[in-house]
Amino acid sequence: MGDTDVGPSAFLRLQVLELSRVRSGLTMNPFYQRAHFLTAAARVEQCPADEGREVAFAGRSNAGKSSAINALCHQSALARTSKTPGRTQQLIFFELDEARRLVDLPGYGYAKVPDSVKRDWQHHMAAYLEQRRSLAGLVVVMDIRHPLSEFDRQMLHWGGRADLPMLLLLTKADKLKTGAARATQHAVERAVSELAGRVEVMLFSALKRQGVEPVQGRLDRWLEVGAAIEPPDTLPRIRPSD
Ligand SMILES: Nc1nc2c(ncn2[C@@H]2O[C@H](COP(=O)(O)OP(=O)(O)OP(=O)(O)O)[C@@H](O)[C@H]2O)c(=O)[nH]1
Ligand SMILES: [Mg+2]
Repeated sequence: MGDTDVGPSAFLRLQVLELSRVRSGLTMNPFYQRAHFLTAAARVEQCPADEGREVAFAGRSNAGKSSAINALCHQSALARTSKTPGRTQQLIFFELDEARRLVDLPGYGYAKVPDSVKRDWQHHMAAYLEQRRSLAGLVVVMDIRHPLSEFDRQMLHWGGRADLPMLLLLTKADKLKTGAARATQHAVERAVSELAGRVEVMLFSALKRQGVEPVQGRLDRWLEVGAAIEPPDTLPRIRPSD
């Protein structure tokens, strides 16, 4: 028997595992599953070293940013979620590996926050988006029932100015029927096509895990996750002419 042969009992075990994975409808992505809390920053200057790559999640208070991060990372309590708006007040960094991070940005537009705090927030978000060299992409999370607030548009404007690729997640899609969700998606697509920047609009539900895999695919691209698995110096070896 060759080295790669798998014994019959091990083979059976693998098949049972695969079957239960398919039955549960869950495909766990081990890269995102390993996410863990790195640090929290109240100001841009307190952010971790501006190296590697990171993707930030922005959106109104209560839109579902933290829930989206948890769903994408297959964890129930990585990012703190709450029914109380304005829960995430700092930039929360989650590490995927030494060179890659996800960032949960403070929720904006919370009515009870004083104007001075809102102005402070605007100043810090603009500074973060403009200055952060490791920022590879921006996910703007919007409750599908309340899309494109003034703050969302402001965020998309800053993202466009920083030339960031953007993903607009219409989350809580489980709250609408499929037809209504698609209609909202198309309306938002039309609205953002007039804005500057590279914006893609997707339906998402943390509750139903809708959209998890396609979003992970976009994050892979921005974070260059494939590059970690297949280093560039191995690529020439698979050319057919070799
Ligand atoms: N039905 C449904 N509820 C959701 C979904 N995502 C989030 N929620 C709920 O919406 C509320 C707010 O979610 P969070 O993820 O805490 O929202 P957030 O954007 O991080 O809020 P802040 O930290 O306050 O800015 C919670 O009660 C969540 O359970 C979803 O996909 N479907
Ligand atoms: Mg939050």
